[in-house]
Amino acid sequence: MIAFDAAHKAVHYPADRRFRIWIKPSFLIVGVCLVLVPLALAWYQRARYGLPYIAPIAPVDPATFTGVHGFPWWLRWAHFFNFVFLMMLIRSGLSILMDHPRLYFNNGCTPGTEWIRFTPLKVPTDRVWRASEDDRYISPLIATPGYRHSVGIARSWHFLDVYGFIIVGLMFIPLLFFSGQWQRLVPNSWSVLPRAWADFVHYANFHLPPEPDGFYAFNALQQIAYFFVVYVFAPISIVAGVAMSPAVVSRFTWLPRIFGGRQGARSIHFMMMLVWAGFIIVHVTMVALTGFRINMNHIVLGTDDLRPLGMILGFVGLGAVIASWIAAHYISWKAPRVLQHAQKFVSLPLRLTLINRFHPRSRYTKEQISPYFWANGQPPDREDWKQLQRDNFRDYTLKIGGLVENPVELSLPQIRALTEEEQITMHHCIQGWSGIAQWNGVSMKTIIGLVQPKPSARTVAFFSFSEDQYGKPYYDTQSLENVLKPECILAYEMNGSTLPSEHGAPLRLRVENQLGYKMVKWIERIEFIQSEKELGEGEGGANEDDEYFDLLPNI
Ligand SMILES: Nc1nc2c(c(=O)[nH]1)N[C@H]1C(S)=C(S)[C@@H](COP(=O)(O)O)O[C@H]1N2
Ligand SMILES: [Mo]
Repeated sequence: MIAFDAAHKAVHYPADRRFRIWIKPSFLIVGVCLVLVPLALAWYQRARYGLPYIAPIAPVDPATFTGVHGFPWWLRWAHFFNFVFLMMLIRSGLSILMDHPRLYFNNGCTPGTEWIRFTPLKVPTDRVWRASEDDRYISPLIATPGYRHSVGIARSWHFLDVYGFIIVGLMFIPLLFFSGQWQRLVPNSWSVLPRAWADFVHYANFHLPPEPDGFYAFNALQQIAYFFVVYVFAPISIVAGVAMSPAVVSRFTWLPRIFGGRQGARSIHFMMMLVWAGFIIVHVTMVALTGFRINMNHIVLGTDDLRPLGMILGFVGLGAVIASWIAAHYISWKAPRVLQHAQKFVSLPLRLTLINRFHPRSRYTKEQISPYFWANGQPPDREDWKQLQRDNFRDYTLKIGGLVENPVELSLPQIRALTEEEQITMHHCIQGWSGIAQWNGVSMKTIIGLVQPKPSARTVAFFSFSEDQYGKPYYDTQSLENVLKPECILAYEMNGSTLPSEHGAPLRLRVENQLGYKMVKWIERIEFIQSEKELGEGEGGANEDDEYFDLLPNI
């Protein structure tokens, strides 16, 4: 249960809950044109030539109709579950979005280069503006769980739902194929385009064209819309989501380029959400306008008649879905640990068997280094660190101990004397921002060769001089397996200069197949242990303990 004491209130329900949407004028103009130009053409066509002729549709005789028709039970259930999952994906996605309420098409997320932002705040230029100060409040009426900085919990819902969405898709596509139902969604001739346009001209002029009975055939525009939903929007949404995964992107740097970069993928993931939301609104409106009762019987009961039962059950279903949002809200705030563990139960094995296997091999050039790199987390407030900083970390030593044969204490010159690694990688923060930088340091593999972990050491814990936002010491853990992968280093240089204070001086972790919060900054000591369960709340790190973040955020 999340107690709303002063510290939590300051994070989740701050005094400043203003919300504002700003869109870059060029994007606004393009967006408005995308809507207005087709409408204007349709209005012009009607004014000039009248409504296009659409032949009346002869009623179907069910006894003699031989084509694929109707709505089999699996299709009706898939339709219902897709609605459940999609709505929750949208709601949790909005919560995730508000953790970094800016969207870009450049990898470095330079403030001022957003094409849209959902915050009234401009990033100040006279001081370090931490990414964690930038997140915004969103009402739980429209997002799950809503409030501010609930990204960990929101991600639990987002992933649980996307697994549901994908499972439905994996069953739906073969069933469509084997039942022949795919023929109802895939146009079989290009003549569908002029016919769809004719339908559109009617709708745009607030006129209903002659409608086929959806039990036997869809009108052309409807068929194209359904085709896009199943075969275009769903795959794009999923692939754009995957193109935000650090484990995937650090291995296949080309993937996000399909979307114009890592932030392009994030922007397109968001635009797809708009498309889904737009589709749902238009679809429901058309269902209501073109014979609500019969349409509801089609999709709820699979019958083609005028009984009220489909409509009644439809409303019951809708009520159940809304009740599930309310339940999700209470689960989020009253039992976040249960939710976190439920998501981990499914996600951790999946990640371990799939994307955590990839070995990072980032391929970026110096020219691709981001001109701006967001900073996150509160710098240490501890006097000993401040003293070290004043002395340029002359007296700093890194203590490495725990379950090792050879505990060491290394000064910075000693660390620099070890084999140096250099890598240009992309950082992915859980909040959504990213940045490309060059990092120099010593690999954890080298460190491990030096300290010789005992066989019982399975986990590596990194302790920081700093605190998290609830005043607890910041720490995080890694599996031994993951720190042995390429590009896992203790960095002492960023972009060719000594690591700046806000980015973790004198030493910070880089582990490129995971999200940013795993990369402890201002490292004080490292300990080899058996399991992350020995530390803190046992979840694997300060954020895992207090923010319900993932133990293994490969995505
Ligand atoms: N000690 C400490 N390390 C930390 C954090 C923090 O709050 N404290 N924030 C993490 C998060 S959420 C991110 S995204 C990265 C940000 O690194 P950067 O400031 O160099 O961009 O640091 C990580 N390491
Ligand atoms: Mo982060």
